[in-house]
Amino acid sequence: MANYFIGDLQGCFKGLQQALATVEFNTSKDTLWLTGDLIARGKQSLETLDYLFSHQDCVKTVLGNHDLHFLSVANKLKKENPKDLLSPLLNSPKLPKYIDWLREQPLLLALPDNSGYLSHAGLAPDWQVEDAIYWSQQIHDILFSSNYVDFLPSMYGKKPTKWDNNLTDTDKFKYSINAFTRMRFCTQNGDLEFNSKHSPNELTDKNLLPWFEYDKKRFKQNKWLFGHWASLMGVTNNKNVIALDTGFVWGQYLTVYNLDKNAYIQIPA
Ligand SMILES: [Mn+2]
Repeated sequence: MANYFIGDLQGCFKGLQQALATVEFNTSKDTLWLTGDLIARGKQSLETLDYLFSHQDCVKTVLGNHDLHFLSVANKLKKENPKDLLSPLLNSPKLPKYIDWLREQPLLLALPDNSGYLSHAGLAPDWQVEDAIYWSQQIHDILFSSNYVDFLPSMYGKKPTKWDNNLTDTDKFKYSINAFTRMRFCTQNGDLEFNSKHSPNELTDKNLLPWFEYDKKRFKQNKWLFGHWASLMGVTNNKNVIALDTGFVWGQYLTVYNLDKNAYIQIPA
């Protein structure tokens, strides 16, 4: 009955297989939790979804920016980026069922022991956990609806960068998706910033801080597990803020976190 959390797979099916073999994952007893960005950039996005779809009873995942963008590409709203290596998946007869499975997945999951939450990027600067729960549900309802394709174009763009209860619904959705799936740094004032991808150690702009350094008391009672930010290499300097994307697709390693034992396992690429 173990719960294993794995960072961004990005189509690295061999890495996933290696990780599951290493922990002797039991599909009838254990649960695999994923930080999103299941596909794109790695060579085996189709094989990854084949596995996750056929084992969906023991798989829980949030959506990442690559997964959401894939919905746009699959619906021909955006052009395929050759770097994403998604052609086998896009040309597969299984595409419609994988689109539907992906859009059923949430942006936020509560941890099984109620110790906190999991999202792809993080918790928006001026939000409390309750706000994240509310907006993840709103977006989930839209993605799950039959006219979800109409919504997809509105999720692109960096603005608004700051939450405000007076924003239009469209802007609230865009901000929410950016916070859940794309955010890394924000300003001291709580504006989302999307230009920097490096680690906080390499930061030259003293006005920026990682989202999890903003209003840190939010993570005193709640753990936050996330992916998306490979250059952190798992370092947040906060035991309750757990970064699981350790750049497997870029030749680093896959991190497997055993929640029940609070133990980490590294699978080198
Ligand atoms: Mn990502």
